[in-house]
Amino acid sequence: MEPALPLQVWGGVRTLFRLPWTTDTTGADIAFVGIPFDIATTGRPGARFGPTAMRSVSSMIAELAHYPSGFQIQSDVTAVDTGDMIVDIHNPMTVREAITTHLAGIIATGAFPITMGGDHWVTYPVLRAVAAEHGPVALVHFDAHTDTWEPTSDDDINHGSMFTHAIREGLIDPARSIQIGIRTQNADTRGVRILDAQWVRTNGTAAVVEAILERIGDTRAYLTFDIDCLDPAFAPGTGTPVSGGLTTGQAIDIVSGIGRANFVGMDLVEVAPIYDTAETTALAGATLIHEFVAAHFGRRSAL
Ligand SMILES: [Mn+2]
Repeated sequence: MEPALPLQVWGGVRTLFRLPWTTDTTGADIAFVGIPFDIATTGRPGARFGPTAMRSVSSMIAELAHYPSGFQIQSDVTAVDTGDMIVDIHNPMTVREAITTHLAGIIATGAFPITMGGDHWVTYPVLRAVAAEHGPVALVHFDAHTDTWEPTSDDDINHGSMFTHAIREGLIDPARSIQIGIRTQNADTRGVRILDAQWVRTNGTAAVVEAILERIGDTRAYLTFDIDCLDPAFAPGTGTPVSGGLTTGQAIDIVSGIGRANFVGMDLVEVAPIYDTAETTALAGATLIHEFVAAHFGRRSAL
């Protein structure tokens, strides 16, 4: 028998986790989609390159099964990489509707949407598609920033105000929502519970998991992870870094600990590889996506 050709983790076409690349999500359990849009950034741009960076580094993650569960993303679940959707940055006022329409098409096929940003504003039009299907969701929001500052207009394209829009539109239920890792000042929490970065350090990740699960209960939930929730030591490649954040290990413990909840979608945003070193940030981002999938779909299939 001929020996199998060795898998070159450094070579070949870099889809996310070496998954099949197709825009047809019919029959898929999970559809990954990149949204390479970053003009809502208030600080350093560059998150449009985030999906590409996470795909590239994810080939190393895909070489082995998930640790410690043994979950195999390529065979234990049907997942596809749909590539990067088209965003017409030269006509930015078209982008919000384009993202919502694109995600609605994916959700209509029954696939669980996992979006790679792009800056964090892309979560807002994604939530419009998610809420149209599921009603107001409990937002589980990892970030250094609340992103609930006051909008400057009804249509502002700003990665610091979109969750105010989402609350006012009824896309998310603030009474069931929670933010983790916050360390920037915003007088108005909009009714969302905050476990700031200091709370995480003081109480530990097991208490964070317990608090999140208590807050969201059985409500349909959406997980949004801004990579700047992590400390710049662990995620330097991002647009608006803030010192004093979580470690990658803390984030893995929390995301894997809450994965069994009733989530209906997830995104990971704000990876900007231009400012990254040694692919640290992209690796953290792709790893957190992998951890979520293993926790959510691995445990479900084991039941
Ligand atoms: Mn942020």
